[in-house]
Amino acid sequence: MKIKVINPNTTASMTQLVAMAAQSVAGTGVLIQAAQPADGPVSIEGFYDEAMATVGLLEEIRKGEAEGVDGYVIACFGDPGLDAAREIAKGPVVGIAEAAMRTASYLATGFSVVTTLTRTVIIAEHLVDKYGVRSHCRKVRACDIAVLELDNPLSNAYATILDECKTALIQDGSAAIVLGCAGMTDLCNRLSEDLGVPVIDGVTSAVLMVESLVRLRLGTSKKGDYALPLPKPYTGKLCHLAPQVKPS
Ligand code: 5HY
Repeated sequence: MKIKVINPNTTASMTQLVAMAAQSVAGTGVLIQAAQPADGPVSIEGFYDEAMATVGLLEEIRKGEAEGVDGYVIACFGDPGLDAAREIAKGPVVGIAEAAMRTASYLATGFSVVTTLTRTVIIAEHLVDKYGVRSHCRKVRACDIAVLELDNPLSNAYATILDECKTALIQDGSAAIVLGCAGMTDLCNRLSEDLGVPVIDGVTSAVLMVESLVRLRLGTSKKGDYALPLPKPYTGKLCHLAPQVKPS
């Protein structure tokens, strides 16, 4: 089984971090292929970054389809391009936000999300409603650390995130924490030990969700909303991304 884990931003160190997390939980016989677009934002911290990252993400999905990839993880907490990716993928495509939120809902009646910047809170809020977990999500919080500052030792990121998690457990009535950034994946186990509650990382949750779906021989439905895109020409720099007529 081959699972492609795509970091939609273009920071290689974050792709490596995500790849290590994915490999740490992947089951026997599962090959993790980590990738990032060649072009696009170095980090995704808002609607514009997300939109600009989506083309590169979909190019990585297209490459995966040509290589026979069995399933995909979108390793960015906004789950950018998720529905478009599901149109072109035969296998399952799971975003880390959806995976983490649904996982948390099995473990506690209420969870809080702790993400990076305040300006991305709205993106997570939209996903809470899209995924139907509003009754479980007590609050989406930000610790106001930029995505690329997470691995800067001088940013005091761990202590800041830990404090925000502690506040969430007290003020929100939450009993679990969802980490709202792929870049937090390596902090999950330490935070869970320090907090004494389940802390859910979307990268590892999504990898195991894809693995489970593939083992169940389940892929994305090609009937209805996630049917292949209609064949048509695309012009200019995107002409190579035009939906083709696929052999049945
Ligand atoms: C992520 N941005 O997981 C999101 C998280 C965020 O570049 N990778 C990014 O902070 O919005």
